[in-house]
Amino acid sequence: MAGDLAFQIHLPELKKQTPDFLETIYSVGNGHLGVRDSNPLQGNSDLYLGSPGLFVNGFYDYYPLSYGEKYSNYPENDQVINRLFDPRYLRIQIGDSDSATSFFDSKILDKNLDMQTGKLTETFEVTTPLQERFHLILESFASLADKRLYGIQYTILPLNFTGPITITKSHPAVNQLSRTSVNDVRVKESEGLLHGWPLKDTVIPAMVITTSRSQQALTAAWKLDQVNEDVQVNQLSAEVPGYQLKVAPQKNTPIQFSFMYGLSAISTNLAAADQDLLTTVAESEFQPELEHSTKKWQFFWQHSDVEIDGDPDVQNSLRFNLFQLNQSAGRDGLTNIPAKGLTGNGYGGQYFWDTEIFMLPFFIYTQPQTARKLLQFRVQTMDLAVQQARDLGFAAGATFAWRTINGREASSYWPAGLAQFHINADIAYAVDHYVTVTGDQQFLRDGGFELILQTARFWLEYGNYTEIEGVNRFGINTVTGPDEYSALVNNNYYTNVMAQHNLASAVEYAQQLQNSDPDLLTKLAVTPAEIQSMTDAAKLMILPYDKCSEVKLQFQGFEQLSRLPLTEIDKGRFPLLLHSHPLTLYHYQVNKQADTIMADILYPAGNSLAQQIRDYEFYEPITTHDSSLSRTMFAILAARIGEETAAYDFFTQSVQTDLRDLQGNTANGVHAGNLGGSWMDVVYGFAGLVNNADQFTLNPNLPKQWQRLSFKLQIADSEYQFEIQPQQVTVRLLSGPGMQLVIWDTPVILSSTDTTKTVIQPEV
Ligand code: IFM
Repeated sequence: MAGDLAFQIHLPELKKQTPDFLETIYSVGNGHLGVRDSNPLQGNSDLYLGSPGLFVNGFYDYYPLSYGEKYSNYPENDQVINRLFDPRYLRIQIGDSDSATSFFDSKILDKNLDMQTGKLTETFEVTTPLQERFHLILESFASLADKRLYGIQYTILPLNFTGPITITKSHPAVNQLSRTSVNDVRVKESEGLLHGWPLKDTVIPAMVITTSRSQQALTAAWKLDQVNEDVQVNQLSAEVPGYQLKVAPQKNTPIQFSFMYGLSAISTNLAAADQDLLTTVAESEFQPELEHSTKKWQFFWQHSDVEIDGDPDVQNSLRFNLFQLNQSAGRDGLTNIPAKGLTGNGYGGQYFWDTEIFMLPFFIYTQPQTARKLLQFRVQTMDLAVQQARDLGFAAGATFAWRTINGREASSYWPAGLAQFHINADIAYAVDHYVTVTGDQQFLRDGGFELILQTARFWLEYGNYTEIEGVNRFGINTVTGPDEYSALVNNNYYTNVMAQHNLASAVEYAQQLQNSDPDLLTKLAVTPAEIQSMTDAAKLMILPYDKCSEVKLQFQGFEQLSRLPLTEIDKGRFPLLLHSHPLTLYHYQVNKQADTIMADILYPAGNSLAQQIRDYEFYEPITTHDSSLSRTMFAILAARIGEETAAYDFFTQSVQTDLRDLQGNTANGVHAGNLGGSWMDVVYGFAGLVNNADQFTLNPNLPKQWQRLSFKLQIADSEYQFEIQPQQVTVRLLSGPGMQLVIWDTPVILSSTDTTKTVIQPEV
């Protein structure tokens, strides 16, 4: 095992873990492709209890939906990411033993994922049915330098035999067959309908893979890179692309060979191969590519690492989360981050609000160029969002798909899907947040303002005025908020706060653009009357509040529901969604996940501490945290209100959700939203970062377990390093001109001539 221990994922007791859990945890990816960590010899066997496969971000197929009663404008199709062939797969024949037709017993001796290089190293001890024994060592990585490339190196060490071995490296099936759980609505059982046609007359084995229903294509190729001299190498037939290697190793003498794989960008040309990919793969080599990729990982950690002194487990888990986030983020402006990253096909490989609210903060503050690309994905699906609003009967504005890969709505259960209109305000929030933090005004002109404007227009269409206690108020009815144990409610607090800010930021940016780019306003047909309507709606927005208990109400009427006695429910009945009819849950005051409190977290201004405490104390006992997006939000609020023990408990559960399989379904892929949420816990929660009206403030409150917390943030053109110790913060300006920050109410001004300041926490 190489490298700094705190950067290694080296799980103990591998034998006790299920294969599909290990496949997720040790998957490698780069935002374009992700490879699950399958057993390389058993992956194609019926006896293997894993779900191997390769995912290419955005490479999906339609899957026709069937409804008992299909109403107008229901989506015709679901979208599901394709599970492609497993590039780790290898066939080995030793004498009469053949891994393709008989079961080679493969014991995992060791697995280590080095997060500084992105390299996964594994050792298996393999025994054939005829008792030949050998060690199989794999080293693999997905290149961060050229996202089309994946490299894998095999070493075989015969332990008790000498003699000929035949190794075959081919992928006769283009889609990987795998087991899927049948009783979990969160898992897609459907698979894409794929075809593969082998390419003839190419220097290296290659094929084009096409999807039947979505009509996408990509080119896949692989090349034998480096091999011992005494190995005899043949290419297989034109019909079955691949290699066959024959070698007669001595006992205890290793043989080594590596392959470079390439998966092209997605194309709509089903008839042509990507020639550039073929050339790139043919020229690529394992070791130099690994070195290029390692440099990119170094860059990532240089800007995004978080150091924690005092809890090594948490330190390691947080790094794992950031590593997996970076492995999952699409960076081509055409793709996004699936809810399970590129580590599994849970939720069909679709994108949700998880990106904008839970994952983008990390990228905005530490890798802003990736944040911009992720937002561009929404820009390029804008036309479909406009169309969706028209299909629903609204004359103006845009409403984005609740879950999607290609921009079209893919939710068949619309009460907990399409009706989550808050996604529109979440996207607008993310654009505003990105522009405020990075200062990238150009993004407003590159589609960002249009996102804010069209979503604001949707609220004007979907909401309506009503008189309450003699005052005309703007309300938004028949929506589903973030909490999925209630649906189709009136005036969901979170939705309304987010919509209010969506409207207000449309007004604010329109006023700015009036001076800087009036043509854009003309192009988008923005009128003074429309701006006035948005101003009014934002000002008059209904925000339900229970005057008796003085808490913010999740929605109008929430106070009238009875409570579900959560402590009396058998633990085996959680998550409730897998055991109860949705209506049973909608009937009660019970929350699947954080809802109202998220408004306090994202827009804390104007909320007294007492109000936040009351909200926390009301919602915490009725929340099951059946969604992995929940604890991470409760951790932030608990930290901000001084509930130190609860904050740390929520945070440790959030940060270790996948490594400890706390939701019980990491086998289907990591919980990508929660990965980003755990970064928010540290930076928004324990460091107390708040961005309010262009003012960045920190109110740190370190967990008592920690002696030191250090991280970097990029704000505008400057990068800062924060070193937080109990009662003390040192901030360093690493690059850029610097600006004023506020730490514990103390204004701190840094500049190129005054780069370091230390602030001591004032006595309370
Ligand atoms: O977006 C989430 C939703 O909030 C809860 N159910 C799962 C989705 C995907 O993570």
